[in-house]
Amino acid sequence: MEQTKNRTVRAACPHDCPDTCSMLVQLEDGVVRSVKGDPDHPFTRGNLCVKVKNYEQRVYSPDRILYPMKRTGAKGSGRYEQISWDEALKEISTRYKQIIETDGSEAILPYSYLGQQGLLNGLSVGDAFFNKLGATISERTFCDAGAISAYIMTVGPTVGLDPESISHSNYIIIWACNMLSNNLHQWHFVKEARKRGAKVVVIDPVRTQTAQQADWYIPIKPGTDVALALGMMHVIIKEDLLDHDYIDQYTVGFTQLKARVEEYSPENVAKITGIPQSDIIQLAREYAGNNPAAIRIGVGIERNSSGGQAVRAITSLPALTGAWRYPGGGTLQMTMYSFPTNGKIGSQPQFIKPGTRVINQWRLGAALAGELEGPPVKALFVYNSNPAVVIPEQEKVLKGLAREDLFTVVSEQFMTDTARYADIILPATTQLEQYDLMFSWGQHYITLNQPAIAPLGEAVSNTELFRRLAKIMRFDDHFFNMTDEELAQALIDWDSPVMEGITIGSLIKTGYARLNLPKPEEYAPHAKGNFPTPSGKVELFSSIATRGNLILPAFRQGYTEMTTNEKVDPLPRYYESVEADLIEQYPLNLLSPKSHAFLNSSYGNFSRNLNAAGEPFAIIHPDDAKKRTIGDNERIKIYNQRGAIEVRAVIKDTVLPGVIVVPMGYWPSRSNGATVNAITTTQFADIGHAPTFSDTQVEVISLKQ
Ligand SMILES: Nc1nc2c(c(=O)[nH]1)N[C@H]1C(S)=C(S)[C@@H](COP(=O)(O)OP(=O)(O)OC[C@H]3O[C@@H](n4cnc5c(=O)[nH]c(N)nc54)[C@H](O)[C@@H]3O)O[C@H]1N2
Ligand SMILES: Nc1nc2c(c(=O)[nH]1)N[C@H]1C(S)=C(S)[C@@H](COP(=O)(O)OP(=O)(O)OC[C@H]3O[C@@H](n4cnc5c(=O)[nH]c(N)nc54)[C@H](O)[C@@H]3O)O[C@H]1N2
Ligand SMILES: [Mo]
Repeated sequence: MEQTKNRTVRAACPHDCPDTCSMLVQLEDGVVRSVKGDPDHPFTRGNLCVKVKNYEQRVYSPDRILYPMKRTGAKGSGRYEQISWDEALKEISTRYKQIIETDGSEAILPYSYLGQQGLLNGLSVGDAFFNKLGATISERTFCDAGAISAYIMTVGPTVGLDPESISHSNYIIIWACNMLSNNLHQWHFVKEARKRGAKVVVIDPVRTQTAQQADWYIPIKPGTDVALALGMMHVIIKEDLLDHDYIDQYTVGFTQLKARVEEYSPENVAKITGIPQSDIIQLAREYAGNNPAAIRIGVGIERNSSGGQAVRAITSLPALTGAWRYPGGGTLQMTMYSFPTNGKIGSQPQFIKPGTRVINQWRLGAALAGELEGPPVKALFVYNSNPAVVIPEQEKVLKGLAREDLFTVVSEQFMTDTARYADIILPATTQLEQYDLMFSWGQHYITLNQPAIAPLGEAVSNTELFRRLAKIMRFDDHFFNMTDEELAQALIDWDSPVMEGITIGSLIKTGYARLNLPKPEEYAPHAKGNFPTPSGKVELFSSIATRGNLILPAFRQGYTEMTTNEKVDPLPRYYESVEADLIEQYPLNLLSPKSHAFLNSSYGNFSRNLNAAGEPFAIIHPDDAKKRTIGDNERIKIYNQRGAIEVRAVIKDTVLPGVIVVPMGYWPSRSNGATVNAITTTQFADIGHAPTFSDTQVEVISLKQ
């Protein structure tokens, strides 16, 4: 390919991360020599994280899967032989036709998430195909579905606070977010604000590297954030630190909220959260008295029994103090609502037969074990995900994947712990070999990812994968014949005012463009209300909750939203942990946050990342270690009613007493057969089918003889 000789290609990081870095790919003689951040990008500013700065090593890794493969050994053995694409596709269509005939199309279960998060190859890339096939609908609530639902109930699907305007904030609360690891490029703006005198507060049960940089670190008992936010409101109302005019004009339900908040005095809240009363009062006063005040809410907030209500309460705070009036004021939860995407085009929901079975992705273990209603799952198709690592009930998931009668197809770049159970593995391209258009959930730039090199071996992009599958199944709808360029035109509403001046042609030249929004320093989208809720105001008392069925942006196949008959309190409130009953038996509260060196489970097979991450470990407080006569670096067993894992103890007071931290991402095949999701909870949180990982209770023993 002549055009790939010596040149720089503009690309974008494909990973599921709020930052979506703009990348410059340097080619020499058609080979990628380096991948660097684009220094001119106003948000990501040239800096790539430890995982991606040598992305070419992922691309050219000798461990890449480059050809279709068929299993030759036992399931899980990882033994395969190369076959042709024709053979692979033929086998899939034959098996699918047989299964549909004997068990019906719902016996086929697709499984995916955001291994790649582009508009083309990301979340909904396979939906149209599986909808047409009549497969079981996969409900994808891995990440932020609870928080987003709660946010929408309160302020609507709005842009919220512009992440770049945070450099103009006076007071910044980073709440359940390990920014220096997981949202690194936001930190520039925090630093700029701090230079101008802003105070930075971090609220987290763990003294993370982000917390260590804070002006004020507030350790909090996991799962109690809603109580803290309500306690802050209690003080703000009692001391009349309110913006009455803003409340009158732009909110509904203040009287009801005020009554609810009565129950959350600093005294009560101190008992629930473990935070001293004086700190609760000080935080409330400082927050209300230092506009523009910003709150960055991390995904870590949602993973407990009150996670949704916590987001409701925190998102209500800036309406009480009028923080929304100013650039740099308000809450930042997700920026994806600024992108005018056409999700339904990717999913083709009209293909769905009414009444088709829905299975939530957290329930894969139960689905494979035949515990759920409907036909048995006879075929599983995994792409963009690694369920053997990332979901609870790990033992059950692995056992299900090992079922001889389950026909499993996995589209992957690497032999993951999921792929090694597949009957057929299909090779997937990396970002440098494919075309995509990237939105972001942490900034306001749309980025075009142009392929730098041709696909290696016989790898194909996800869009091409589903075009091939559609062809072999003889689906001839127009959608399945669309090229990548046509998809890029269709998946965004280019006529939207925020896309003014931006075209594919302009993006080919510039790589990225800020959406046509006001400048960050002038942008206060809710200075005059203008909330996209049913009432047009901040719903302190949620009208959506009173309807009895809740809208969830659950990213199901074919839906960008769904309704459930979950009962949700229209006012924020605290619920006890889902494992409160188990505290006596399993007294330690387990958290399983992200690892600095991995991206969820991606890079968990790279020695560079494994060396950086260290052997699987648990951080345990010195008091808890002493009680169990555990020494530093000793091997320990962490267990509960669901299972056990073995890790190394790291004794440090960076966690609260009673809290134990085991970062996620390690693969069971490299860790004695089980990692942290062998012991995490399986229950849903209060809103949006979010997980309750942070409610997990465990006990620990030393393995020293
Ligand atoms: N390096 C790296 N970066 C990533 C990822 C990765 O795997 N590695 N994953 C990406 C993805 S998919 C996501 S969703 C984002 C997530 O990014 P974050 O939102 O930062 O998510 P976590 O690291 O899971 O949790 C953040 C913090 O929440 C704390 N926490 C846990 N429970 C509670 C609680 O009940 N209350 C409070 N206040 N804090 C709590 C944890 O201790 C942790 O420090 O990161 C993205 N970026
Ligand atoms: N205990 C615990 N569990 C968690 C979390 C936690 O905090 N604690 N976090 C949860 C969250 S927030 C998330 S988002 C999920 C993430 O869970 P997943 O979305 O499953 O993320 P990964 O583990 O990174 O797996 C993505 C896989 O997709 C593959 N891939 C990448 N690009 C492509 C492509 O273009 N095509 C194909 N076919 N494959 C590709 C990668 O090689 C990788 O194996 O995990 C959840 N699980
Ligand atoms: Mo996530």
